Amino acid sequence: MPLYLGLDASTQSLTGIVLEVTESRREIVWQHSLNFDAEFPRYGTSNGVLASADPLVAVSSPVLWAEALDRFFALLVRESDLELAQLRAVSGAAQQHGSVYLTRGAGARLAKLDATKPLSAQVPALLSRREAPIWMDASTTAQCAAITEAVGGPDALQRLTGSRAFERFTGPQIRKFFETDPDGYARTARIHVVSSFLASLLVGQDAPTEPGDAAGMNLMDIEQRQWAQAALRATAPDLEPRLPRIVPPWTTVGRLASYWTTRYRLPSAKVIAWTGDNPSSTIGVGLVRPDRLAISLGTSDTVFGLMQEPRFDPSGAGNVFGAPNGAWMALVCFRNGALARERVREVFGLDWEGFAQALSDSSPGNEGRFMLPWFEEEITPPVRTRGVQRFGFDESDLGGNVRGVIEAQMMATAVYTEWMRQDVRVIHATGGGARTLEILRVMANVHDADVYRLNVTASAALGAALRAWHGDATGEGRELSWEDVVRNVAEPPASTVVRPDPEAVAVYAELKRAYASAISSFVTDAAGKR
Ligand code: XUL
Repeated sequence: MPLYLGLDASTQSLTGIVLEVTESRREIVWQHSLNFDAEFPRYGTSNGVLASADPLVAVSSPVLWAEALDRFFALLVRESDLELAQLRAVSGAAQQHGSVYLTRGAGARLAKLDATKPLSAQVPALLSRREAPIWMDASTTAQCAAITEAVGGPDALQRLTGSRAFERFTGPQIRKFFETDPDGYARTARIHVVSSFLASLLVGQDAPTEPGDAAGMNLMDIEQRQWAQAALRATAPDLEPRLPRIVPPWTTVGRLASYWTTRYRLPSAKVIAWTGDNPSSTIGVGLVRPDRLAISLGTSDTVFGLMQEPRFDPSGAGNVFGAPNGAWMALVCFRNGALARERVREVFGLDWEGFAQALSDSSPGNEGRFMLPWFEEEITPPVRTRGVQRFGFDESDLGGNVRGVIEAQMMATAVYTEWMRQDVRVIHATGGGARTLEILRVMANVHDADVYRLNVTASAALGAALRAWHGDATGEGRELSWEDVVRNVAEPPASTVVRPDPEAVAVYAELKRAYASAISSFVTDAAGKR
């Protein structure tokens, strides 16, 4: 039976899922995850990040990622018991925005990877920069300002590339590299995002990128899905020849190179363009229609949705990326997610059951009281000074605080995603916070939508396996709709539905207005001022 492999190189680990597909069935037949810190201690990473003297700098090692890829395939062959001759296609996802710098001659070296030597011994010679800046890096504020100004202001940059300038985005990182190490930049022949770098290792040549991950660079014209000349000029000289091509997301970018077919006796399976972890997750959580949203309640809370046309967040905090289906997706990220929920839970000495009980003991709307839960500086809306604001109650009020934090978070996910939505009636909820039913009740009532809970844990890897299948079919001229791709494997079970209660919906319609007007005096403008 045909097998499809999906990989996800996230910040902390490499995860792979093998999917078996038949006419009537699609099933995850093998899954494995390699944690970078635990499995590759010689790199000295902490949560996947290398130590750095500057707290704003966050870098990782492309050699580590390559070694993880090697180890993953070794384990797959040794431990999976699968008939790997049936492996038809591989695709992948990776943490977004990170960049890998290849030196002149790296293309020729990639074509001649030696199957008798591990990748970790061969990748260092490909690099013009030993370390890769990743999305947690916040050291490029000056470059963001310079790029924004050169392109004509924050709105112009947002309309051109789908996002304002963000420190973690690749363009500002490239500009910083050019400014601080011009010789290194001159030696660089190719700048990959993490996803196209790993795809290049698989196909043994420079792989292209696609509009999902390219949009995380502040360099791509979001409407045309081509490099945006004004953004390239604002970033660094002679940049375009250093960037990979942008191809449609279902493109076959090559086949497993002889390194893989010789070293692991794998078939020369197709490699479908890799993308970013967020675009990949849209498929992995079954989000294939624009009238739905996915909300992930994790370390940070994220909301994403598909769009038929690119639309832009007036607050400037949201991002527009290309979507795996060839259209667009919106992503909004809230920094005060699990952390804020846990702070409140811990202050009152509650476990999650006690937290849920406190929620159900208090009433929707919190009797008109509400909280702005900025335990940390916030991304959405942009708030640069942390500080929790309570309206109508104090720190000692258990019900007020528990309900206050959840209602504030859910109102934020509604108010700050209004710009992206087309009358959303269904939400796919995922992440640790989605395990608490009472939280999903608040979500359903604030959004006036049916909420379904997903059981998927590795949604980016699952999305990659499904994209491998879709890319294989498309490449052979077989039509496969996205609804078909996710059916019975990435869809939330119908039994998990939480429906909105009309009375509570009316209460929140009122409270959302009070919340939005209270917030306006705390939000920072694009120049960082209140
Ligand atoms: C998205 C972002 C993160 C990374 C994490 O803009 O920065 O979600 O993709 O892997």
